[in-house]
Amino acid sequence: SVPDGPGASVLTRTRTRVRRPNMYRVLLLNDDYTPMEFVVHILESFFNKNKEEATRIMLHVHQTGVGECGIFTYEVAETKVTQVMDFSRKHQHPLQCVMEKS
Ligand code: TYC
Repeated sequence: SVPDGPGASVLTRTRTRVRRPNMYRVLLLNDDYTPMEFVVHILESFFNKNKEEATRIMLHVHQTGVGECGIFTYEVAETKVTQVMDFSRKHQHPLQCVMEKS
């Protein structure tokens, strides 16, 4: 039997609340110097785009000034921006990658 009355243990169930995380767009910005093939390589290696999709995004950035690489939670977006900026810097390209709340 289950203990009852004074001294009985009390079990409570706390409802598990589910919350949507804030999401962040990661964007590439155009510049006059970064080679097109380098930008395509960035999109393939850091954003898992195939060559066709990477080329489409790169050309969109080239023609309009800005384009979306993906939408991520804060920490993932921050990591992508850092990876792209470090890699571009290492190869001495001025490519800029930024994030904005979605
Ligand atoms: N505008 C660059 C060129 O003509 C190509 C480029 C595309 C650079 C996208 C940056 O995010 C970028 N070589």
